[in-house]
Amino acid sequence: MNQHTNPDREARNILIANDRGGYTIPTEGLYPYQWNWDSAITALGFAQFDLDRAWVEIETLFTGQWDNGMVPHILFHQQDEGYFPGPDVWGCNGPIPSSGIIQPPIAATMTRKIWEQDTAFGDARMKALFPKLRAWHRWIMKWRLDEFGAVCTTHPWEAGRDNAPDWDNSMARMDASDVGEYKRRDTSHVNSEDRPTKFDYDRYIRLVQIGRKAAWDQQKLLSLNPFRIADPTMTFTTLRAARDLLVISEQLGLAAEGLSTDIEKLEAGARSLWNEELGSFDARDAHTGEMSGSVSNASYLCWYAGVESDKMLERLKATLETVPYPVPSYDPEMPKFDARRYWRGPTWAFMNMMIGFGLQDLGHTEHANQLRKKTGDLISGFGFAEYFDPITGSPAGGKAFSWTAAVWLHWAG
Ligand code: 2M8
Repeated sequence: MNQHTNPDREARNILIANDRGGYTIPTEGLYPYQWNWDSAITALGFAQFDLDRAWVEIETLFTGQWDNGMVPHILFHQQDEGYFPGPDVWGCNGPIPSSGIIQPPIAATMTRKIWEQDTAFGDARMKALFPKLRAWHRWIMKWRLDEFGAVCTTHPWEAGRDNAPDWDNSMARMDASDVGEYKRRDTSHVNSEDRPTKFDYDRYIRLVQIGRKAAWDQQKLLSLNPFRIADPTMTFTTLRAARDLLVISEQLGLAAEGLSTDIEKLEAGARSLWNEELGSFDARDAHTGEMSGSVSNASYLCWYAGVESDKMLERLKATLETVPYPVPSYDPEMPKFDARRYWRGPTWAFMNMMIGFGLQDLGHTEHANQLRKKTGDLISGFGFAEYFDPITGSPAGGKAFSWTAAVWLHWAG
């Protein structure tokens, strides 16, 4: 452990160094573009010392919004050979070169927090952004719901938890034998033992090829895409976004037709992800109906979505007591747990913050504080890494990472 003597300054400097003029990259080298949910978290960090810059981060993200309302998961503002797959592989036609999938829609929620902080200019900027946030939400409600009202991810990158064990069975059923040759770049920046495997990457790229061939036509992809999983990340974040959009619309006197109905649908969808046998919120393959049997850190986003669960609270208590650096992205008691390999075990500070927001909102203040303190100790002790080993705390992945810096500034520090 290496105590960081002035983490506030370090965190601010990371955001400033990763700023590319209107948008922030997650980390130098590994991720040289604007990522959707990274930006929403990063904006909260900027809000602690530069409110205008916080708004700009979100406003830039929405300059990449497609005509149909979709907000891509990556905006390729300029070409960079250090990342694969780049814009030429995705083949999209939005206003800014981009990927063809989304990420968990947390922008509405984080923008609400910035708006509440900005008493001087917040209303005007929120009024300008609201129709865009609303249009993205409409797109998700139109294309991503399953028959129960849960929200589906159509690519492992869409839920943001790339190689989570949640997808293993669905990925194993996929044929990627004709993916062709390609060259990964991620493993030239960080340790390949900590990254998704080739088996997974072949399928990530195959899914991009399928989407591109369908010209990202969502109607066609409903039947063509072999990967469609109702998942706690997408479902809980969309439900929370709908609640926040409703509050914003009420306070600013903006039209909100449909949002209350959306909330009802999404609440039913969220409840449908409860796996009684497992005793946790879980993912469900929308093609087969099979539950994945995974307790992940996304399972604990229930409170973030305003969904109460005594059983999840019991589970969280046990995790806080037994795992040295919680919340692990996969339950250490389960056989597939891997303390280093990306979304199959490690702890992610920004997920902790979102879990903490939910706990706090639903009155579980003691647990929220405990989690905040543990996350703060993790960052001040081990630095601003992309993610951490939940057993030893050791840092992994990219260094000087924007969302870890933002979590420190907004919540954990
Ligand atoms: C990771 O995902 C990207 C693809 O989107 C990758 O591995 O290439 C995930 O951790 C994702 O959640 C995150 O937004 C992104 C950038 O930090 O990296």
